[in-house]
Amino acid sequence: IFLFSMKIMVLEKYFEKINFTAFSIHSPYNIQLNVPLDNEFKNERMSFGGHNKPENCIALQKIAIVIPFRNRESHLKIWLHNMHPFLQKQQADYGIYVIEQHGNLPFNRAKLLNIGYKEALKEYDYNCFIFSDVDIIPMDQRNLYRCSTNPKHMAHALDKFNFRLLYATLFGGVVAFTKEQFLKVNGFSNLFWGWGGEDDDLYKRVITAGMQIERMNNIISKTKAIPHKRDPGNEDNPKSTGFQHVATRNGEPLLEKAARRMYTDGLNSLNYTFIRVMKHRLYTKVLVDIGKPE
Ligand code: BGN
Repeated sequence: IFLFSMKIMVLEKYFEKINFTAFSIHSPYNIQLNVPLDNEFKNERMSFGGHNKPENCIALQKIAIVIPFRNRESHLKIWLHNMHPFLQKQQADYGIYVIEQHGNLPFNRAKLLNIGYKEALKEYDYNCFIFSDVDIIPMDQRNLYRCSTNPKHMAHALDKFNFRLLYATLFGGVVAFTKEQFLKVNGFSNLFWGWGGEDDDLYKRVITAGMQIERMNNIISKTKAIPHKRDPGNEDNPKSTGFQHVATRNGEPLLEKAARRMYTDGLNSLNYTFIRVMKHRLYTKVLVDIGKPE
């Protein structure tokens, strides 16, 4: 038994070695947080607007990464600096869309993400959408930024929560939907202004549409959330009884009626004014006027 277990140990060591040397995709990922302001990731093949596709193959998925945005230039720099090499090592065919909310009204993350979906489709035949906050960066190169057979939650093992899932139905930070999956839930609700709840609403839509959510294991999914204070203009949603911060409309808590509202509030009721699109080297920024809370 002793000799046998010694053999197993030697074999394990051997496999560990192969894993970490032969396939660079298995190596743990070092996130750089100190990015000089003028440092831009250089890849001559990359096209303007933050698009890239693999050189020697045709990727199955065409991925639009959509980031809701306002006043977070320093985070965006870090995100881009780390994520372009990350996505390119994963042989992704992708484009980066930063959707910026014009003005000082409360932030509406979910509506910006719906807009990103529509604006990205005007440019390319995307079939996978990864909706990501600007301050969340995966720590393991094996965390494939791809869509799956069900909507995928990709920010469940955050360093700031000790890499643990906060609650079973958490669906915030980063989620991945195929085009079909996103259409099936009619996108996000447009009615959540200020911080919180819009991701819980999306979770309810997914379940109501008869889908499940998927999560990869906690090790592969380890993720860094860049620490920061809450932004001005992103205060909690109006408070109502029972919950700490749940958006209400005419006194009615939105989250409770998520399932009933989903087919009338979302992509099919989306209304905004396009201001301009700016093609930067590492991303496409779309500035929009999203109106005001009803
Ligand atoms: C929850 C928020 C989510 C947020 C997570 C993690 C709400 C609705 C009231 C229950 N939900 O409390 O939006 O992603 O915390 O921070 O605010």
